Amino acid sequence: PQTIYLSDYTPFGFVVEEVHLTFRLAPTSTRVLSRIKFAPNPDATDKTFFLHGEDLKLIAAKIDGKPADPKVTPEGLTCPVPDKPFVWEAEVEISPQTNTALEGLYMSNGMYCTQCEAEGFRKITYYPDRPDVMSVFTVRIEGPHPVLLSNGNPKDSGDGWAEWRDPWPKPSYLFALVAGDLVNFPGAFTTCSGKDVELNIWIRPGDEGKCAFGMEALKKSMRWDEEVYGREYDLDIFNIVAVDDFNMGAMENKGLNVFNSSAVLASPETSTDMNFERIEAIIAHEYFHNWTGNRITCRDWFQLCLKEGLTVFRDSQFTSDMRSAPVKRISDVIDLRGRQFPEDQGPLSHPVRPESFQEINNFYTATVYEKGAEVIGMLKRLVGDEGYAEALELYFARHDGQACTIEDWLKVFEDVTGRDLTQFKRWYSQSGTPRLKVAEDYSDGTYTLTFTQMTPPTPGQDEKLPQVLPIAVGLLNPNGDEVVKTTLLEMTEAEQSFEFHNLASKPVPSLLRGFSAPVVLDRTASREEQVFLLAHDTDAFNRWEAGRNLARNSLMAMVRDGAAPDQAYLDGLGALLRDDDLDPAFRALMLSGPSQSELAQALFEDGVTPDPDAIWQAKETMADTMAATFRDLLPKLAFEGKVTDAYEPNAEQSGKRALGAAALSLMTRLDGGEAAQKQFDKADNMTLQLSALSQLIQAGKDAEAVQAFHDQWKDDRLVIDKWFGLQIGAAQPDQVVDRAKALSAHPAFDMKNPNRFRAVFGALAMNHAGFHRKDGAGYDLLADWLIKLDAMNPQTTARMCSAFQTWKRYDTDRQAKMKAALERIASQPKLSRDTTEMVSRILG
Ligand code: B3K
Ligand code: ZN
Repeated sequence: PQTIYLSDYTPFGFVVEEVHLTFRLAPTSTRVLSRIKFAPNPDATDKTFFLHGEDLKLIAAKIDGKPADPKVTPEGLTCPVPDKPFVWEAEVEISPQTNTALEGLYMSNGMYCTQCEAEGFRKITYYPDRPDVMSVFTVRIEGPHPVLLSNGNPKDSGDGWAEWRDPWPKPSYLFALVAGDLVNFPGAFTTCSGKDVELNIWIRPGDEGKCAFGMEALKKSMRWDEEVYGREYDLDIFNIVAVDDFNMGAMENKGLNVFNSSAVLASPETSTDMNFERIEAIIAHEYFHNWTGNRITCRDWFQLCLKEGLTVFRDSQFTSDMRSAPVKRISDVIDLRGRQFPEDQGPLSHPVRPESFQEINNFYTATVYEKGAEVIGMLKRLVGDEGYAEALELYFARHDGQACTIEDWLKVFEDVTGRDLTQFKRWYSQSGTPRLKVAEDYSDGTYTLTFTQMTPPTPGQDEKLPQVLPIAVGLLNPNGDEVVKTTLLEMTEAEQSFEFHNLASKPVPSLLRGFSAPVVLDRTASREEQVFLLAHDTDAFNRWEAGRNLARNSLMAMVRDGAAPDQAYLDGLGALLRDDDLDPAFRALMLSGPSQSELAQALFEDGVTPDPDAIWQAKETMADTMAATFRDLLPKLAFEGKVTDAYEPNAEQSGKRALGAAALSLMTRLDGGEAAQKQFDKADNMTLQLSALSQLIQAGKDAEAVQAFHDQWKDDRLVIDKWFGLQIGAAQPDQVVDRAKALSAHPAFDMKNPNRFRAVFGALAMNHAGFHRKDGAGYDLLADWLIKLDAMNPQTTARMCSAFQTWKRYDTDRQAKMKAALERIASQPKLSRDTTEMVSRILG
């Protein structure tokens, strides 16, 4: 496969002034007619008229009304064209019904739907399918479906046809079309300047009861973007469509967002608190793209973080405002460490702005998204809230309607603040997680912190330069008083010292508050100090972090030396759990220790080969010990976790339920599942039902409950996805592979549906000890299915290959087995470009 480089960017030789598309829908023979006005691009030197096009049957092509003479290849076509503005017309035939890749125009349960980002539009018609080519679109859809939707505002419609016009110039990746037998859940919004906007969530009949929450989330997002970023919506209508077969969460097509039904449909009976929170965040994310992504888009796909990092940052600000800011920050850091750190510290490591790719879909990663958002968080911390607000104002004013780069983005910050961001820019070009070491010194009232930063080599980058690290620090007196409030230290050197004066005694430092930079803090703080911070830190994040460090260190000692669980940790945790003034959600987070995968990585970095079984055993022992230690406290926590009011998926109630679930999980270790069974039997919402089921599965008391759950929910796809996933995800390690095998043979298993495939095989890969079963059966099973899936859906296959990215952590025997599985995938004839690239990068 061909490698594309950032450094090779050249503008397209033509500008597109107008696009007219007509779709004559038919499952296996849809006709797409295009009429496109091109004009020579004065800014371009290369005047080759190349249009992307894949899997298209060209029926006819014309230039200015006369037959054209295109040369067609599997990637597209070239054609001689006049040296002045001209009209290109083409008619192509495509087959949505047989499109299982779910990219381009495809069908899902009888409905037509598109996914064009990143390069799917070229499967719809011949076009310069690159984000820097922007145009206005007029779309006519013909088909026997009651609902025919495209981007922009409705223009006209009649029996069996509809026309849409999008007045905002956009790149082809934001094009969308939906047609089907759908019904709408309506809503309305009046913008800050008084314009009325029609809102709709389009669904299959029967799902009307699952739209109210999404609609409210949409309205809240629209208001928030006006209030916080000054961004007003810019069309007469905003449509959201729920589709069952979708490769990711959702897509921000202009005025017509398409959502995986799991990312928009929700009801208390069928969705958990976590589902609701995720839906609220995704709706916000896609809506926020209207400005950060759509009005201002990316020049090329290397700039993906320009829209994704920023939009993730914006959606996390939104969630912090709607819910609890500390809880959101802690959850985001758990997620970053769980998904982005392994990526950045393994063979798939790449810069936030990658410099080359074979398949761009492989770079919609935690690094581009989540580290991209962290980089913006750091920028905001460095320039301050006002500097950030001014820079964003300038960004929107200066670049509206443009396709931009990271250089454009950083320039607005430089212009507004007068700062030189040359060194800061390394966050976009250097891959890998920086490691930060700390030394401290106290003498004559002066306390000195000396930091050393180092980023280990990553693929293609042996040498690293120092990065700008905003380090938020607070200092506490030994009596627990804060003597230095949160202060931002700006580290720019490889080694750098910072002094604090006039301190009566040696303080205890609270470092990297709020996780002010996405680094690994390499510090062996004493256990006493961590216990102290757990009890006294005023920074909620670092308080949680102290507990997490204690838990991790204790678990590591248990694995490494067979130590017993750390009593000081359990005492500190107990004190916290007893403190009713603390947010239940925060206490629930305190109870969740580091994941098995995180422990594996920590051990590996410590020079210990991680043994998945031993890690699992240590976590079990820790949980059993907690259950015994907190035996008397658990009923109180369970009581605090009870909600007596009618179900609401808000932060307050879900925090309580999270604490209740944490208590239940410890209780199950004492009562063998009695309380869990009771909760399961009475549950009137999915959060309680699912947490109970999860405990019953873990306790091995699940046979009846699993059946009952299935019978109750067999007609609800999204709930049955949970049913598939939980039986594997919550299973004892030795049962995981067998369950995944059995469930993949279940009549309701459908590998063409990405949600269902991920429910089974994502759960397999996520169950650490189960997936890493010593005999390699987990690896083999996953490889078998990835090979099968690749022939249908390369994107989802490639993404799931990352289950193998940590293979070099483990013992030589497991390594050999994982390598063999990867090589077996790689050796398949006709393997997709997506999967080929992923597997070869993982193998290194
Ligand atoms: N922009 C889309 C992701 C497209 C992924 C293409 N493989 C969703 C989002 O980030 O909002
Ligand atoms: Zn996005």
